[in-house]
Order: sequence, then C-alpha cells, then structure tokens
Amino acid sequence: MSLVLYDAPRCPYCARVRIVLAEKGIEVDVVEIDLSDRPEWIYEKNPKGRVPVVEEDDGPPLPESAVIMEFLEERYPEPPLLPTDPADRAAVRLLIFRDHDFTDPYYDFRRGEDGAAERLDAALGRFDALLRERPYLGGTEYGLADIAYVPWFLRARDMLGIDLVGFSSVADWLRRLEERPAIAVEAGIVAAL
Ligand SMILES: N[C@@H](CCC(=O)N[C@@H](CS)C(=O)NCC(=O)O)C(=O)O
Repeated sequence: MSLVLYDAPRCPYCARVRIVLAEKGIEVDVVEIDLSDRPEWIYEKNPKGRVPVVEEDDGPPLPESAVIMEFLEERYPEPPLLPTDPADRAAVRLLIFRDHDFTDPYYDFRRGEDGAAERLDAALGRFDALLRERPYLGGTEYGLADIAYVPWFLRARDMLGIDLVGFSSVADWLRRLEERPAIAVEAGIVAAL
C-alpha cells in the first residue's frame, strides 16, 4: 500500500504527521507544497487548501492533522502511540482537541499582538505544571499528545526565541523528546527554516 503526504516543512501541523510516520517507520512519498504559491489542485485534495493531506493508493485525500494522526495510529498500530485504557485515550484526545490553548497564544505572540507574551507565558506555565506531574503529556508514555504539541514548542523555543528557563518541566520534556530520532529530525527541520 502506498502513501503520499502533501507537506510543507514550515507547517507545524505537517510536523505532527511527519513525526507519526517516522515513529512508526512508515514509508511515504512526500510532495512538498509551496505555501506562498499553492497549486490550484491542492483544493481538490482539501477544499480549505491546507496541508497536511495524506492519500492512500487511490483512496480519498485525508486532511486535518489530528484526524490523520488517528488514522495512521489505526492503520499502523505498531508501535502504539495511544494508551490502552479508554479513559487515558480520551484524555489524550481532549488535550489534542484543545490545542488552541497553546497555539492561539503562540500565533498571537508571533503576530506581535498586545498582551500575547503574557498569554504565552501563562500557557507555558500550565504545561509546565502538567509536566511536573507526569513525564509525558498523555501520562507515563510518550505518544500522540506529545507529538500534537511538540511542533509549536520547538518553534517557540527555536524560532520565536522563547526562553524556557522558567519552565524547567517543559524544558526537560523537550530534551527528553529530542532524544527520539523522529523529534530530532523535526528539530533539524525547524533549525533550517
Ligand atoms: N486544522 C488543520 C490546519 C492546517 C494548516 O493550517 N496548515 C497551514 C500550514 S501550517 C496551511 O496549509 N495554510 C495555508 C492556508 O491557510 O491557506 C490541520 O490540523 O491540519
């Protein structure tokens, strides 16, 4: 079965999919989309014109990074990236569903909006508190919750210059994640942007 990913290196939503593919060792053909000059045909794959999109053989194109992550988890169950207990799985899905809790302040800060630095600081503080209680966002095991958020944390640190000194649990979590080859590759992509 062949898989195609319509991808853009700078896109953190695409990064989610790249990381899941790498963690599971899934072979994929990558078609890079220039986001500043998108081809018209991308709207046939996703009416919103956004990446990521994945396509399996002649199957329908599948957009939306959170949906794609779950699809890959079900299609390629090994190694598992969701906990086994339904309540734990639901907690991971809830975190991913509420990704705007971090991405909104991140984008506000990137746009230089008033008060955004404080909002981003507050969001970092909430994640720091969470990661003080557990090693990974989803609990004791690394998985989709970490993958869903790490693209923005890497970009916040390495592109927006956010200092994580006051958020030692977040900094430790990032260091732990970067020991994984899939995340190290993504950190390299961010460094090259
Ligand atoms: N909700 C989508 C968001 C994807 C998204 O916003 N992708 C951006 C690149 S990071 C994009 O394609 N932007 C082009 C546009 O919005 O026109 C997902 O999770 O996949």
